[in-house]
Amino acid sequence: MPPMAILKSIAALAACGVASANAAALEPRQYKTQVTSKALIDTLQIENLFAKAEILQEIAYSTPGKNRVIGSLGHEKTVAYIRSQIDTDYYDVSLQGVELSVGINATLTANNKTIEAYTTTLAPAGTAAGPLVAIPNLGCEEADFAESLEGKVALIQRGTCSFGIKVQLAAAKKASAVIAYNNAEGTLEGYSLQVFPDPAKPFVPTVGVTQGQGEALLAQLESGVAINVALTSEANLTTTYNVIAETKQGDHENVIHVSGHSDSVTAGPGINDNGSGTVSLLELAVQLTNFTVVNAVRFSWWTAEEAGLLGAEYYVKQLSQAEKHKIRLLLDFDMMASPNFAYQIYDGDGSAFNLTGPTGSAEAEHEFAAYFDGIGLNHTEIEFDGRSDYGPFLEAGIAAGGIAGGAEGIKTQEEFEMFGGGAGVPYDVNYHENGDTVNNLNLDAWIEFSRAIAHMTAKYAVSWEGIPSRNSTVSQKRSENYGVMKRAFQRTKRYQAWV
Ligand SMILES: *[C@@H]1O[C@H](CO)[C@@H](O)[C@H](O)[C@H]1NC(C)=O
Ligand SMILES: *[C@@H]1O[C@H](CO)[C@@H](O)[C@H](O)[C@H]1NC(C)=O
Ligand SMILES: *[C@@H]1O[C@H](CO)[C@@H](O)[C@H](O)[C@H]1NC(C)=O
Ligand SMILES: *[C@@H]1O[C@H](CO)[C@@H](O)[C@H](O)[C@H]1NC(C)=O
Ligand SMILES: *[C@@H]1O[C@H](CO)[C@@H](O)[C@H](O)[C@H]1NC(C)=O
Ligand SMILES: *[C@@H]1O[C@H](CO)[C@@H](O)[C@H](O)[C@H]1NC(C)=O
Ligand SMILES: *[C@@H]1O[C@H](CO)[C@@H](O)[C@H](O)[C@H]1NC(C)=O
Ligand SMILES: CC(=O)N[C@H]1CO[C@H](CO)[C@@H](O)[C@@H]1O
Ligand SMILES: [Zn+2]
Repeated sequence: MPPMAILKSIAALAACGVASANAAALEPRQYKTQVTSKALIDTLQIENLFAKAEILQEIAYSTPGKNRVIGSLGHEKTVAYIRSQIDTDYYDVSLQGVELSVGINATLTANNKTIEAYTTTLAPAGTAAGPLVAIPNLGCEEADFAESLEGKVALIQRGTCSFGIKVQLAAAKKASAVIAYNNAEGTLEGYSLQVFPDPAKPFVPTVGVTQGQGEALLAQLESGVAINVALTSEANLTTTYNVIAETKQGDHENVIHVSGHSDSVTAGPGINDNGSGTVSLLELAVQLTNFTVVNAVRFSWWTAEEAGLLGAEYYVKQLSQAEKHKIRLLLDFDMMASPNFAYQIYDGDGSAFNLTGPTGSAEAEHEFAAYFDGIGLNHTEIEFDGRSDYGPFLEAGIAAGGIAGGAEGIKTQEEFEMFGGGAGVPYDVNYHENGDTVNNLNLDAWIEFSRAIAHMTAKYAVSWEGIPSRNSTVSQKRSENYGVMKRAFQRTKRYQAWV
């Protein structure tokens, strides 16, 4: 927790409200000096970061859902806010629309008995009625779908692969709908199919129920009771936006791309996850306007990270090979203010977790490490598993790196000795909960993380020294390796816990 004094000055700042934070700050300046790591770091003030986090929280709390999930007013306002902050002569700003189906309301009955059900993000709207069929195993393989499901509804458990794959396989067998049931406690509110919609492999309406409800239905089916279900899933096709801003100055053939995501989960305002990353980037983008750069700097705020990295995936998919080549390094930031943080650097060289990123990723990791060493802070490594928006970039063979404070993982005794906080408890107890608010940020960690981002941004905005030059042969090979590693990773317990 931050000292009380900081909190008070922050409260005073916040009282000035949204408008004062933006406005005149972005007038083009006549006299600019070339950016340096130190100069950019020196522009960062925790009060300014915190004020922006409060704005995101106010945005969330001013809307009916009290969150910033895609398709909500809270997310729409977040995107507008980001845009307003960077709308200046210094950047070319674009909004990239991504069209997704977002659920509104679901209903379900089984043999005329109502069961509480939730919509699934990305699944289409629709109604269906018919006999329920339990899919064996986890429905990740074609072999799990032996017979035609025409006119039937498939009951499938969560786990091992993305739900989108299960629904595509069920739809291929002509199932009219799918009921997803949890493999852990809790409802499936806000759950997503996590696979980018593909017209060649359409989805069908999908509603989610709890593990208990799913297992009860399964037990009845197994004891020979026929179950007729009727379900409705209301959803809206919504266009949600990636915000992309690139400096007008600088070498556009050798871009440093710095990114975070703009959406939250359904449960709360999402201020550490990942509002903190959103804000660190926004503050940097605003402060950078006082400097000149040699290499173009591109900032992105991805949409729909929480629904399966969809904004970033869409972005990477539509890039030509030539455009991919222009991105020398992608740095991605999420959860920069975890209350029980560790300074975790993505293991780009594979030294800790044996998942190596494309050429350049190792060097990015080493630069982060050198930065933390230089200021006498301990650091550790985190698996380069593609679990956030950098994933689609890795698959495209683009060098990537980043740092994180930690999510639901448990801090070890060793990490406790390195970073303080509490051993044996999660890095962020509020991860994906309604307690993820401005009151639960670790401000000391947040400013350090933000400074590290400023260091990397400034360094590569001036020179690519230390990052190997592009080599499409090598990138291609690395990207194939990454595919192999990713498939191996997908068979691990850790992956299965979050699909
Ligand atoms: C969802 O649909 C049910 C049944 O039509 C209705 O009673 C309920 O009010 C709806 N909820 C919302 C949030 O629209
Ligand atoms: C469900 O209700 C409908 C209409 O009320 C009825 O015709 C049908 O027999 C009922 N089905 C079962 C399984 O109870
Ligand atoms: C669904 O979309 C329609 C048309 O765009 C809009 O008027 C309506 O408010 C949306 N509903 C919800 C719940 O977002
Ligand atoms: C840029 O520099 C000027 C002059 O030092 C300062 O007033 C301003 O706050 C700085 N920041 C931005 C974002 O313009
Ligand atoms: C590292 O990964 C590679 C490729 O997946 C595998 O062949 C190798 O055995 C792994 N090494 C260790 C030490 O796990
Ligand atoms: C770094 O970690 C060591 C334990 O490994 C600890 O003794 C030291 O105090 C830590 N340094 C800082 C700056 O937290
Ligand atoms: C790319 O790397 C491969 C393998 O290391 C090497 O043979 C090739 O000459 C390199 N190409 C360029 C353009 O540097
Ligand atoms: C680095 C990190 O922890 N990022 C998290 C941001 O939020 C998404 C969705 O909640 C998580 O999957 C990421 O792990
Ligand atoms: Zn490493």
